[in-house]
Amino acid sequence: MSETLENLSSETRQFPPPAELAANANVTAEAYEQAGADRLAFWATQAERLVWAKKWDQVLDWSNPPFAKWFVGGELNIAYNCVDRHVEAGNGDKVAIHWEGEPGDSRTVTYSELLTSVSQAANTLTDLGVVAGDRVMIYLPMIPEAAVAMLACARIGATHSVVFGGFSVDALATRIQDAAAKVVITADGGYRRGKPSALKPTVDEAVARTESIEHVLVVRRTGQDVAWTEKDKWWHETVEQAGTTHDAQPFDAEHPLFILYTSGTTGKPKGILHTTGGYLTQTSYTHHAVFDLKPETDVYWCTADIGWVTGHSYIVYGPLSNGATQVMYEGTPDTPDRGRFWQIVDKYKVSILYTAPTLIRTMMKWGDDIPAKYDLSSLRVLGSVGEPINPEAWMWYREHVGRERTPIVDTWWQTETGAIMISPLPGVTATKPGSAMTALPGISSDVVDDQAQSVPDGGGGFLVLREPWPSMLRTIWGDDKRFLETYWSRFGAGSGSSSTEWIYFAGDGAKKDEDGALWLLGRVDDVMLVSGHNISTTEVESALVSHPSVAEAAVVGATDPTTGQAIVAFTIPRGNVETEGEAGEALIQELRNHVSKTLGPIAKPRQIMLVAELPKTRSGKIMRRLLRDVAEKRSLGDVTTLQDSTVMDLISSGMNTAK
Ligand code: 6R9
Repeated sequence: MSETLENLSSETRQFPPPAELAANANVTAEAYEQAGADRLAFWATQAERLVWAKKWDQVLDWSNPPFAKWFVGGELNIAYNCVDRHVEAGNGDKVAIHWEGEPGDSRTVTYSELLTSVSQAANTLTDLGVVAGDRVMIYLPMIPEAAVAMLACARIGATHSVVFGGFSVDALATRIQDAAAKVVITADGGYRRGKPSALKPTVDEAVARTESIEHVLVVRRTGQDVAWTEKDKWWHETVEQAGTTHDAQPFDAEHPLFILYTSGTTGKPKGILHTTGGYLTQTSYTHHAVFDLKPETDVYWCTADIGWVTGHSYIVYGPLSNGATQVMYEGTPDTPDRGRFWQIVDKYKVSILYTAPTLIRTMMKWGDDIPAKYDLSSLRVLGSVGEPINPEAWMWYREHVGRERTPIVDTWWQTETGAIMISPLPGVTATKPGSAMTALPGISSDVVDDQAQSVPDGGGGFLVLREPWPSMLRTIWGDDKRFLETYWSRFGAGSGSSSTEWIYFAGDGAKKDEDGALWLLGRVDDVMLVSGHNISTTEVESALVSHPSVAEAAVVGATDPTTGQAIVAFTIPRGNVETEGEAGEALIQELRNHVSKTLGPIAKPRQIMLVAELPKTRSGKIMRRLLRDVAEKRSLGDVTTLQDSTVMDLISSGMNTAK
């Protein structure tokens, strides 16, 4: 890209932390000073929050960059840290998981029960011949067994690789093959949108297509009929009959913990590898710091799926290492009705809610009256992750969910970073709607121009990380070269420049405002070039969402004979808005003018389409790549990671009839 990203919008609203929260916060402004004075000593202090079987000799070995080793020589067992130690401390009867099934069934799992289940699953995996270093695929719905399976792998040193339940045979088979996995843990099915949805047939086909799988463990969830092969074993006939004690052995701090595949826009999925000591240190610390978790009194709920990194770090490892009581929900937010999330918050008195902008915007679309019907007074901290949260969605979250009392933490991070990197601290930071604010203590983020020079406040460019961090990816599984090329060769030492500094390229655009607060602008690949100006999709989308008739918007650049690229917007109107005939035409004109007024004429969309849905991944990210295909009237690229494939038919047919 020849020039750095331009930024157009400005935001003046600001919300200081609530006084009571600030007075009792887990982490205060002092943490920034400590980390600033000695970053490695700071992370060593955070590692002390865990129980180590053997202490490390060196905090960081960065002698072979970008291949980091954290807590060198240290040994620990992750499952011991997430489960056993809470039971040993006398908290065995404490609830670890309040599980809520989609059809309305529920289960309560205490830390003692979790210890029993994890021990049984560890014994079963060992009986099946799984040893430390082997890979195990997990393809499950959102049921407690998903967390049990992950922890059992960690307990015996097997590397897990979770694949979203519902991903296609192709997606599952490619991942099994790449990881050369030995075992798959799955279920007959799970509940989605009010009906059982099968999982086992996909596994059967993927296993038949690949060579490495020796055993398939099957949890019975829905009771639907399943075909059976000689590799299959029921979970209830093995795990639930196995010995209930298991002695957890410590593993090296750099022992591989999991591989999680990210789809990327092109090419084969990247197996992001995370290891043990640094990963648990940072997920545990950030969960404690960013959500201000008080394990005695809080009820925490992260609505992510376990197949997304957010589920790994902030359903399993972060919260359980901190001894949290949490809610886990199997299904969709509109089953049996659109109040389901708020009914769950009310039922379990959830105090910390962590969700995604896509869900917040969906709730905006459904209408303010729905959350208004529920008692949400238990909430005290709200979190957001996955995409930039538009300022108006942030305000809606604050007003209609937080009832103007609760701080919002907008957390920026990636599968690759393993844990939260940029976020407000709820007891410290005065937040601005739409900004992730600043790097956490111990994290060195920056925004640079294409020469790797730090941009001044008020400038925009590329988000980078200048220093290694404990939960960083260690490589791409089996492909060090791709690891180097993707993340380390854009700037700094790895780019062939004379610099000796290794700089991690995140792939996101960002700006620093006049106060130095960070604004994430979306993936650099999505930036539009209109008449020589780089315009971020995020800013145009946020301008659209700031109109009272709009709930959600996705913007792409389509080839244009006069301007190079032109802005095409796909917009979901709010629930009560009239969109038929002339009213729809008038709304489109009004929206084009609204963007022009908010951001300037250069950002005025050439075309706006009113749509009912947008194409999204299973983690709720808008797939702009597919919308670009539609806008340019090309055939669609890879749709295998799409959450709902019928959405594209609707949008494409609308585009063909549009004037
Ligand atoms: C945790 C997760 C990573 C990409 C990341 C960025 C986007 C995530 C964000 C955000 C703006 C936030 N992203 N959180 N953008 N503000 N708070 O989402 O991991 O699925 O690997 O995606 O998501 O573009 O680079 P992952």
